[in-house]
Amino acid sequence: MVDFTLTDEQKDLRELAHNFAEKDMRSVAWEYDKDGGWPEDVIKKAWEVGLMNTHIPEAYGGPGLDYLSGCLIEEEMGWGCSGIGTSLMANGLASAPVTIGGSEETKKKYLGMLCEEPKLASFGLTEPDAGSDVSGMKTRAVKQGDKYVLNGSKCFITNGTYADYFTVFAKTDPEAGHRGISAFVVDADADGVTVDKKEDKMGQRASNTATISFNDVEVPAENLLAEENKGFKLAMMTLDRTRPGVSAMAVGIGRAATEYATDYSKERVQFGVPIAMHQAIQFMIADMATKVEAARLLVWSSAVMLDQGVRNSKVSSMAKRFAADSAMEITVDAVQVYGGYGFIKEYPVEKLMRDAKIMQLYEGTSQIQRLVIAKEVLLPRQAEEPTPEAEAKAKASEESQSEQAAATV
Ligand code: COS
Repeated sequence: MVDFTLTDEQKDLRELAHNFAEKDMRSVAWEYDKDGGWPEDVIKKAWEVGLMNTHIPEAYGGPGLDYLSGCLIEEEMGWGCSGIGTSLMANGLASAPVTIGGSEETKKKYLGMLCEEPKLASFGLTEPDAGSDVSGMKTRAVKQGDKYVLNGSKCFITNGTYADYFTVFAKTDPEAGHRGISAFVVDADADGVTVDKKEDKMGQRASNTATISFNDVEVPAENLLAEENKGFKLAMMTLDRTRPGVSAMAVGIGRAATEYATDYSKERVQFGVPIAMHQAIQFMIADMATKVEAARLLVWSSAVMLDQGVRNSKVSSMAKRFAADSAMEITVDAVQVYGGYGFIKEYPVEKLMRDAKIMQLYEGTSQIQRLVIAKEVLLPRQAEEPTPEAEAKAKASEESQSEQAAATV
């Protein structure tokens, strides 16, 4: 049976996130957009009310929320302000490789850190010459005794200027292509880590985006995530888990634009009637609303698969591709519904149109999503080992069974 009913807890979370988005994000979103400032106060408040680090397991101090609940929150963040939302959610991207591949000690230290205080972490995969082509990265990690020495540069790093640590991907075997990449946790205050540049962006201007350089940075060997040379797979597994949330944020942008355009179409009078009376506008609004609903279904489906312990690469990329492209199309149409006013900063939809553009670019362009989808359709990869989520579920059920057995005895 397919059941889209949310639990009471999920409804409460969504309400909490919506109220936060309305009161704490929308009230300042356009100011931060104008000056590209850093929304530190909003981030602190979001951390305090429990809207950050939602997937960090309870064992390390987080709420251990399911992926669907995370998506409900992220849709509201996108509705409130996707720029601030991106900064709020970046810890999820940076901490996923730690959750999947970190040792017990590493998880306690680096996941725990994010839950104890409103600290930030950044994900360092992209390089100036290696965006979509992850295997083309040049950052190098060389093992020397009980440490690795890192050299290289990472760009487009969300929250890079303010991060307390980075999860960094680097070549450990430069001849081995994607099989020669490893992942590390690097403390931001380690010698040789520098923040080179904060980008001045078209949209999502409240999120910080920086270039980070690593010059002879010494990283303790225990900060290696997963096994050496397994970093590419770790990056892909991370993106499978974060693309549903990013896609949910795109749904939030599209929903906001649809609502603004709908309200405006009822107020704006042309040819003697509100423009909502004209079929040309009605059809645009019908398509906008349909895209929001369809994108949300893909998002939920990609998240529920993860919650059920099923590999979701194809559906995750479908959700990202469709939700991002839809957000772009919807916001362009929202500007069209507003007519000339839509092009003016005084009205809300031009920000949404600029914000939507990055959804088709970050966490894999729409073209990369199509590559993943096509590969999964044409050459479906067999489900390999169980997902980490399935393993965790199996372990929890084993533990509860043995507890029950002990109680019976
Ligand atoms: N989960 C686990 N393993 C995966 C995986 C996934 N989702 N996707 C791929 N792999 C594994 C494959 O099984 C294969 O393993 P083997 O080495 O054992 O053969 C390996 O990774 C290579 O996979 P594949 O051949 O599919 O990789 P390609 O080089 O053809 O394609 C793309 C890789 C282009 C899809 C990848 O580089 C990518 O996603 N790029 C975009 C990166 C991105 O999103 N950047 C944005 C920055 S993050 S903000």
